[in-house]
Amino acid sequence: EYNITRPKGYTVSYHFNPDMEPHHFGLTHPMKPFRLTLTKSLVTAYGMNFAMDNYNTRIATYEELNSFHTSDYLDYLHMAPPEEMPRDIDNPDKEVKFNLGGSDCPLFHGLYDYCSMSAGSSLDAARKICNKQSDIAIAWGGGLHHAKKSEASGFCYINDIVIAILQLLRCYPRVLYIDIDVHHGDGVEEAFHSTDRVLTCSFHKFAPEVFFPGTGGLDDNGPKSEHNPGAHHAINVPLNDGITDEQYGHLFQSVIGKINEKFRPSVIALQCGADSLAGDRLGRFNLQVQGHGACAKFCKTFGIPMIMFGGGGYTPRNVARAWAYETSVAIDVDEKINKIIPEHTPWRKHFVQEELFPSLEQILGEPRANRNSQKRLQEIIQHVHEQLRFVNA
Ligand code: V1S
Ligand code: CA
Ligand code: ZN
Repeated sequence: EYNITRPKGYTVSYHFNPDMEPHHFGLTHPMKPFRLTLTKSLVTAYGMNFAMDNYNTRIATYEELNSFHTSDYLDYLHMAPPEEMPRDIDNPDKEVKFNLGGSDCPLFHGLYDYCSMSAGSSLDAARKICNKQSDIAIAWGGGLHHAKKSEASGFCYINDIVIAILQLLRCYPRVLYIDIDVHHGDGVEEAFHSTDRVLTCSFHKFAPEVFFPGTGGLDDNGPKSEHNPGAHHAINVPLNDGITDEQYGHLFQSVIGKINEKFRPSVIALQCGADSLAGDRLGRFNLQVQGHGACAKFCKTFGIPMIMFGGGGYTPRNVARAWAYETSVAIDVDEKINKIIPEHTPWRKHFVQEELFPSLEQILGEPRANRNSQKRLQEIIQHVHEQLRFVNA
């Protein structure tokens, strides 16, 4: 009864590169590539792999990265391994080039390969969606939404999402990009600010000067000019600390529901950054695995193709829980999944003892004080609905 079988009538694909794991940003750096392996292990332990097409993905080529990033930047990134970097002996503290080599975006061994693997997974996912071999494609190794065409930013060097969306635009007229990472999806928003074929919508903690990256206010709706078709095609939902599943769910459905109605996307690119979960090392929200997963569940009801990307997420065991749960949403076994571990999985004891996946009911960390008033959330919905008067499919 608990066997995981393929969903009826559609195909889900899982794009994973096991060689991302051995890369390290540094001991104190919050980004831990092993969270991808942890997720994959949990997905496999549940038997979810039997319900999907599983691909060990290839690395993206220079030309593919070049579809968004400049050659200057890529060349520098390519020759950037720590000890080969030309250091300015007279100015050892001189500002780093392309924002590479600081504490947020350190240079580490195999950096270029790591970036090409992340982009390769996302691009493979986009290709499967384009050629209709997949209806939902999962690429947890991607979602690096801060990278700019010639600049690294916030742990992101290559913007795999932009590269994947550029691929989708070859086959679909309109792409809806949704970003539930706790940070503003600035790199993706900026990349598409002059087209009306991509509408971007980011939900994030917003506190300029205090919280990274500081952009994404309610009034940031893309450069407004008569001649810019992309005007009004950036939607931002700035939030305060401690938002709950219930508030987030209401906001998400009302904003994304309206966008779907007005923009009529042909495909969805959903960035599932897991740093919006409660108890995240960098995040500020109080979302539970179910509340986070409800976003993917809602998007799925539109019945259009979708890519699910990873992104942030700095408490690895919770990242694995959330992305495993979202995988179960994709293959339509999320109702079953909470029963499987307690009643059926031979590794149950191990999971429970290690507290890896005790139950979906678990509260993750100390809840934060909720600084989001109903009044403010209603104002946000009102503003977004007004913005969308300018958007027509
Ligand atoms: N918040 C936060 C944070 N923490 C760090 C950090 C901590 C320890 C380290 F060893 C290295 C870095 N950096 C930041 C943020 C960047 C957050 C990026 C989020 C990425 C994503 O989840 O959206 C997608 C993958 N950086 C800053 O706040 C900048 C500073 C302003 C303060 C921190 N110092 C270390 C750099 C400059
Ligand atoms: Ca976001
Ligand atoms: Zn983030």
